[in-house]
Amino acid sequence: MAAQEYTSASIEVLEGLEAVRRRPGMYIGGTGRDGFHHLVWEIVDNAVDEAINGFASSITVQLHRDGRTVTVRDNGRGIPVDIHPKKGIPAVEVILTVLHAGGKFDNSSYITSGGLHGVGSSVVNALSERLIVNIKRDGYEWTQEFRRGKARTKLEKLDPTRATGTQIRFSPDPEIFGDQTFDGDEIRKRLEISTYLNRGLKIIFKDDTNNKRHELHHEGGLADYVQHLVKDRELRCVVDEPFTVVRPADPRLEVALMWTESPSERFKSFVNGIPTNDGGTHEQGLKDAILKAIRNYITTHNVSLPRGLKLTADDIREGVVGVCSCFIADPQFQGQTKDKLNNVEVRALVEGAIRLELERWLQENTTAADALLSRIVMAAKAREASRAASKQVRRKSAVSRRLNLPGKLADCSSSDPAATELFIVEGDSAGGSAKQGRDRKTQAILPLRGKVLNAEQATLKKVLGNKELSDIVSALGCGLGKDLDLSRLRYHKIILLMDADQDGHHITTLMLTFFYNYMKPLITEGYVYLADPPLYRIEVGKETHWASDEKAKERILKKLSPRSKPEISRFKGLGEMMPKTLYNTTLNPRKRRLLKVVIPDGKQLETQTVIEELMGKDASCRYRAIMAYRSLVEVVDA
Ligand code: TSJ
Repeated sequence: MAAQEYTSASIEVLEGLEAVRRRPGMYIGGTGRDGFHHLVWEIVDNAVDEAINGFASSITVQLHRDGRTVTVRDNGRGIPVDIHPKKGIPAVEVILTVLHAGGKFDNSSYITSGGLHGVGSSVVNALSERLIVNIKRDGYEWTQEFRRGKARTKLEKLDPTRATGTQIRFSPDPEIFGDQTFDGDEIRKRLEISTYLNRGLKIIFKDDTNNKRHELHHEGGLADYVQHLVKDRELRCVVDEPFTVVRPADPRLEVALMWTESPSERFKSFVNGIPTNDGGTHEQGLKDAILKAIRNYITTHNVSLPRGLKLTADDIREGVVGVCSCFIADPQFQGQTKDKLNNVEVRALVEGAIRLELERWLQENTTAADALLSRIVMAAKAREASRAASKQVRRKSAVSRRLNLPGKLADCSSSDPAATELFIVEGDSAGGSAKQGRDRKTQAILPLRGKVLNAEQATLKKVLGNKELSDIVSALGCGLGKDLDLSRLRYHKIILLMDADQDGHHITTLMLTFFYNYMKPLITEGYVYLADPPLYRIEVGKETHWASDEKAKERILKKLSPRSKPEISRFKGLGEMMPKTLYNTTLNPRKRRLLKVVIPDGKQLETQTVIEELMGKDASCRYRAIMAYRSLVEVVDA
């Protein structure tokens, strides 16, 4: 009888594994970058659960040198190893081979931290070329090995030990994921978020791909997280201390808020420790709570507002950086990537809990409340002023499109937006070279002087007052903010051409931030590009090579014959380049390379290489672009 049961159980296992391997996307969302990293989150979540339930105090995650093998270890109770009464095999083997119901992507019940989690561990096993579990429990160490989800060995008893804990080491299957490798920074960030969401949790992350070791631990929880977000984006705060709510149960909920001088609001939300990138009912509840608490405070405290000024929801939330984490029993997810919380009851629950606390906080911290209210009134005034101002910009450009152009713009002769390009160039001398070297018919040049205003920190009014930015706005001709009208855009390629140094990267970042905050459709519709000017010239006899960074230079040098004597020169800035050189390497559409600025599905601003008529295949291009916009990627991730 027992043998028969064992057979039917193993058939069930094989069918389960087959299903997972045939349609991995059903279980992990896809087999691309996100699905690939999802494997790590599934395993880590099990260890985190053991820790937040009070059974483990430390978790170690190791990314091995090959970049595609990960080990996760905790010092918890150890997965049970006794024989499962129904299946006749050790419990750990059941956990790792039997497909459990539930999970993020089939939208049925998901057992939260507090109960048995582990629904994804068999999925990870099925999708791993190799997985090895080591358990310390019941006085011994135990181990078992799997290949593509199938047990390769029986659970084996090793030496006696008094310690307890679980360790899983796995390598994803290249048959399913190709030759992808894990991104150590991505893993570090996710683990760090876990330590913000679970106050007191300690995680050690060893990244053997770069020999770095990170100890992650945040005693302050979400208050630390919101302060980290603000600091990372270099925002000024209206009130120094964050407003926080920590509710231990019914539902377990934690919120932290700060008001900053940023012109936009930014929320991050989580359900059961899982990021909800698309927000949902918990985030909506928090937004409702902010509005109601502030409005209520204004009426009950007879706060006098400037005559006729109406505060909109946007004014009240302008500059808010907020984090919200809740734990609920049966989260329902919605949307393409299943990262929007859909449980309707949560909205009112969160709203109620936060509104009362926020009202009390405002009453008890009158200085903070005053500072907040003047921030909000400023936002309302700036909104009214900027609406008037951008109306004016639009009226002007409508009446006399050409007459209104900035003086330093060297416009092109064609007036067909689809065929023309605007180069925004750092510095007058580079601008001069570009003006001389360009194709006058289709290429317009706008040199920038001085520093561009930091658009992340500026209000719209200040932006309009900044000469460099308002020149760009009038050269583009399409207005900005709510009045942006793409049909009036004067050039369909807007190309940023900056020096390949710190200053250049910084200006590019500021420019992109400005576009992102005030003229977002330019980016989403794919009108914004980065030029890729050379940094080195390598001359060998009559041949000339160009390299846009160190790596490209090294690659070229390697290819040269060992007897040749290359002459290498480095450009200090674009201004040093002869107009003709600038044209041949950077401006000429037949020879140049452009990087297109895009916002991928994950809603992060990132750059993507668009190689137009390549001269040589250079993969470091993308790397360079991402390097330069690292800070921006942080600034705009949703
Ligand atoms: F699921 C898994 F294999 F992926 C995995 C599980 C991976 C890692 C890194 C850790 C774990 C894990 C599971 N750590 N700790 C546990 N705990 C249990 O599974 C456990 C231990 C004891 C008892 C008990 O009732 O005695 C119950 C459970 C669920």
